[in-house]
Amino acid sequence: MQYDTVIHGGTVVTPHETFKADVGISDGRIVALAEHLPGGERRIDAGGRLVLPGGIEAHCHIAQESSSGVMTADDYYSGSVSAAFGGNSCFVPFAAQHRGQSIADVIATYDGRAAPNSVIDYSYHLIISDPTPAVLEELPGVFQRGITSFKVFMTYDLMNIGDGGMLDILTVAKSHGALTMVHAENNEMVKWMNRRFAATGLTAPKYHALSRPELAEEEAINRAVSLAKLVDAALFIVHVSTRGGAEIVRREKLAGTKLFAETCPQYLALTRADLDRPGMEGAKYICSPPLRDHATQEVLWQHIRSGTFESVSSDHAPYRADATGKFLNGRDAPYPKIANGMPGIAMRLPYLFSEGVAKGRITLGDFVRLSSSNAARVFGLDRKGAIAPGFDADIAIWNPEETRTVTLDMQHDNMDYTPFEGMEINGWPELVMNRGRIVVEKGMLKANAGDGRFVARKPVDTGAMPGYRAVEFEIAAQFGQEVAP
Ligand code: DUC
Ligand code: ZN
Ligand code: ZN
Repeated sequence: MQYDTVIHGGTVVTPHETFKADVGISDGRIVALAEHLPGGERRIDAGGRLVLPGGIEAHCHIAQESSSGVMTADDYYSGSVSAAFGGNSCFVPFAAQHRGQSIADVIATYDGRAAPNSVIDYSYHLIISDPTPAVLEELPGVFQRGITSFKVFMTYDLMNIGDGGMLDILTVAKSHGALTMVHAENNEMVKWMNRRFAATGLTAPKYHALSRPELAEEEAINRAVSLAKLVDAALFIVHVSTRGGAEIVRREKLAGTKLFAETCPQYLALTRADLDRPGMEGAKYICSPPLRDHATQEVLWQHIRSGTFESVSSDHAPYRADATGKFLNGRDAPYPKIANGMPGIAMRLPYLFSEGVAKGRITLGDFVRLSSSNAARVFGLDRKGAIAPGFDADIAIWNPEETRTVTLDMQHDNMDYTPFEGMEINGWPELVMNRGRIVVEKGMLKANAGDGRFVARKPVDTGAMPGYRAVEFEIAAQFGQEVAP
């Protein structure tokens, strides 16, 4: 057989095995794995390197306006380039509906932003902030396009859809096999804390972390899970940042609830003390949920190791530390008026590799699961996330021996800071491939704007999760007669 490309001499890693093999690629697909593959129009030497499925970044904000009108600094070109330099072959940013917008308009807008610009394959999760009957009726068309996941918010006045809105969305999602993602923080607790701090003039960035208590996350995760269980719909808790939140996820998974979750590198690398840097430096570390403490970091690592989280995602939300981003409302803006979010799409995988694999906290198989294969399975990217015949040749070749000190210029994004500045990293992605095309090689970008393609996704795979049956829906069993609920 003739191959377009053969990657030879490397160590292939799957979630369950690590073995020496050559990888044969034709027409953008992996077509062979063998101890030795001859030929290939192009031969890539992976001696001493790890050959991994390309990362799939499942939580990032690209060319997205926040509800208060702040545009992210990264568009689909810079965002995808940064993702690729960080070891990703594919990403799934959000297409955000703001109130009053039709879903068709939202998707058309994001198609216009992504298609001409992305250097890697992409899809979207649809953010729904206005679940009117008309909007709910548009959702089946969205599934048909292969957009099979939504995100909803339980916080922020302009985004929070309320418990009833969430039940409506979960119900529609369930009937189409879609997955609902949720930002879980109790809005009223946060607003009450904000009022208390404002009344005494406590508006510096560090109060942001205190205004969003751990209990606000814990309560909202518990409520979100209860809402999803009532209608037995699949739920994905994004950016879990607390011990209490992770414990709820753990407990519910054990019980068989159709539940998935992620955490993010910033909750492992940084603490709320970073918001107390001099001047307004702390604004760079404002994100929601907020950074926590060292004890929580250790607990989150335990949950990563033991399978509570499907993935570690960046939650890349790039707002520059200038008047286009963090300081749109002035250099001395009170914390509630500073954009929430920090960049990290290029650092997610190097950080996870360095702190996880290189430090012995997780195995290489865990790394593959957390960086790629679980996201492919959960979000319905059925040809991605594996080094196996028939899958897209989305591959990252890692040098486990390479060490780097993090700088802003190695992010390749449009940002003016990186919260990971100065950290020592062990292990680096040297080559990133998407459908057989080299995107990044030896620090050079090899792809062009628009080379990435939209990927239509499949319904969520809840595998053998039994789910939950609310007895109240078993009307015949309760009253001996059939009544439509
Ligand atoms: N939630 C996110 O997921 N990202 C950025 C800001 C936010 O609130
Ligand atoms: Zn969020
Ligand atoms: Zn986010």
